[in-house]
Amino acid sequence: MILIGENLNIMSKTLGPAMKERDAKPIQEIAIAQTKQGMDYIDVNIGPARKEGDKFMEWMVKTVQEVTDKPLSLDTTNPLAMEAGLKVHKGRALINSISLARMEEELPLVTKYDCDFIGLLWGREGLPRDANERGAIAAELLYTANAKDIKNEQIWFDPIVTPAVNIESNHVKPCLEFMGMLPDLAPGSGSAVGLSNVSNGAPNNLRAYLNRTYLMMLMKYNIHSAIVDAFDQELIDIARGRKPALVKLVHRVMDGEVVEVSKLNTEEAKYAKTVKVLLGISLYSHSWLD
Ligand code: THG
Repeated sequence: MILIGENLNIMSKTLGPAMKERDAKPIQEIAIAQTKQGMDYIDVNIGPARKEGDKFMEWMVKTVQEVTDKPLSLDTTNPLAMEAGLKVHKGRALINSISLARMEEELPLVTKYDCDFIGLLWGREGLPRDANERGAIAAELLYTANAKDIKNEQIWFDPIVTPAVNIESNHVKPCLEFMGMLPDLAPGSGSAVGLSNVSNGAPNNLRAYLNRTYLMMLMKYNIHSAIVDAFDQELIDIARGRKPALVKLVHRVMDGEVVEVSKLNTEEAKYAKTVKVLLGISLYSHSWLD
């Protein structure tokens, strides 16, 4: 699995200000630390960057690539900032992301700079409601990209993970269902998720359980890449195949097997409970692990 470190983020309480003030040191420290954690890519999230986004992204790419050999995932909705980053990026960057609304403008960048891109399944009417709507958006992105000689392998489809604490509209299942449809829909293509989205709004000490459990659930569908917290060592161990028994347990619960909680250890029981919460079998509450 390809791991993309999420920690260089304009939303971060400490790094956001450093990014805005062009304070290189803390940014480079986080880039180095994420590299040491074994991240394959480092996400550089500058947000919409409406004001001088091009200069901002150019500075970020240069600043980060000064201290790491890892390729970067350029995370912005500003097409000018995207191209400015691609222009100075050494090696093969990842465009994060292209959606239907910006594809005519941004797909040419994929060809011009020979890179891969995350195809964000955001529809013309906003967030898709189910797996089929995701499929329809994916088909349109794929068709348009293929017509521009972009190969399936260059597209990493992102079903858009939303917070599990939002009981009104939980997209955990439709995202999984879409992942199951993807090999037929776009053979050879990749996939990507912003994993930490799933735990947004949950208490800090419990977020990792939601993130790790959802990753194991996505692994059932051979998830190709994930944007993750580079400092969650347990999560990295899971992604790197070092927790096969735990992953197997999660998949058994997903298959509806009756798992005797009394036969599980404390950690295993937590993950088994979290699967049920994510699937909506148990109702979410901030104390679901108790
Ligand atoms: N898909 C794609 N790109 C994405 C996302 C996605 N990029 C952004 C986001 N979603 C993935 N990255 C993050 C980064 C941080 C957090 C969540 C997702 C996060 N941070 C903590 C918080 O906000 O509470 C801590 C912030 C801090 O350091 O202060 O949750 O879905 N293609």
